Amino acid sequence: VSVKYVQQDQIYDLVVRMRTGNRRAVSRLITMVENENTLRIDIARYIYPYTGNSYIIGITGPPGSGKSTLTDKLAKLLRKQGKRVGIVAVDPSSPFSGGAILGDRIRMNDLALDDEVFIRSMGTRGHLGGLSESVELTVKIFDACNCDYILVETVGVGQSEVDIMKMADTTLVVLVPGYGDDIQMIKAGILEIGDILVVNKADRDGADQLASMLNMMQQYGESRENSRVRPVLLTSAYENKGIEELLNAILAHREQRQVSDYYHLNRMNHLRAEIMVMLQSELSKRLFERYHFDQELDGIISEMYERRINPYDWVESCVNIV
Ligand SMILES: Nc1nc2c(ncn2[C@@H]2O[C@H](COP(=O)(O)OP(=O)(O)O)[C@@H](O)[C@H]2O)c(=O)[nH]1
Ligand SMILES: [Mg+2]
Repeated sequence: VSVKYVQQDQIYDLVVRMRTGNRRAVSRLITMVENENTLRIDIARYIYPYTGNSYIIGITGPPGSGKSTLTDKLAKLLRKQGKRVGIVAVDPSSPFSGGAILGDRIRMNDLALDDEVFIRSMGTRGHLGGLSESVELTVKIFDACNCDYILVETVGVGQSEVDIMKMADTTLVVLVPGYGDDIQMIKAGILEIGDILVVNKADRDGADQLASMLNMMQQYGESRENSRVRPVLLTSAYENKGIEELLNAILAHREQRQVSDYYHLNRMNHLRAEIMVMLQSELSKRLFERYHFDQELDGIISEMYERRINPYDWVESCVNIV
């Protein structure tokens, strides 16, 4: 019996235990997803039939804007309504060096004791198959654990965060008054990925002004061809204020999307993008395995550079054999 089959049996067992709510199995599967690139596909294959039922809420914005605090309060409100909740917190600091991760853990501590809440923090380093894939699969694992809602928190700074937010059904962009960060975010187009704009730390000066500015920008802004007007909500996560209103706005957005079929279209588009990535990576992996390009590539590139091999013909000939 090959190692591969032993591993597949083991994964199958873990998935069965995960489905009965075994938290250790959940946690082991996520660790495998993060660390063992070769097992990802097997894990994904087993859990796929049980996924697609959770509603995914993305929460992004600059560091320190209160995303973790807001996530914690939203999760608690959902728990009050009897919902099962998954939380994936992506933090740029390493899991071993970071005060931020510890901070998240401390703040979410009481949630972590709740059997109906699944929490995973992830650093941005050391994801063999890419951060966004690790998050994607962790979300699928929580989904297969029958979570009603999955909250995904990321710091909205780079492309991988933008990619992560594409898997969300409703995305919140969290801004705070008086940072100057808001202007940066607006310039970086981060607002575009939001379905709901949250002005957090409304207990501080300048929150109303920021909210009015966001509303005005949307009415008179340059991107009017994108005529979707995003609701702007004020919260003070710290004081647990405005959270119910925020959840209502999320539910209204959900309702609106489901009525218009946009929800399904969005998910199908996401699936399309996912399988394209899978196809590309699988095909190139097979080509590399078959022809040992890694060893030969240096020589081939020299010959191309000296114009003895034409790169266009070369690519064509490789692909033709597939
Ligand atoms: N004044 C005030 N502080 C807040 C509020 N929400 C969060 N904070 C504080 O802001 C800091 C950063 O919060 P955190 O949730 O870790 O932000 P994140 O980096 O976006 O996840 C913490 O010290 C929080 O206690 C709020 O509504 N008002
Ligand atoms: Mg945080």
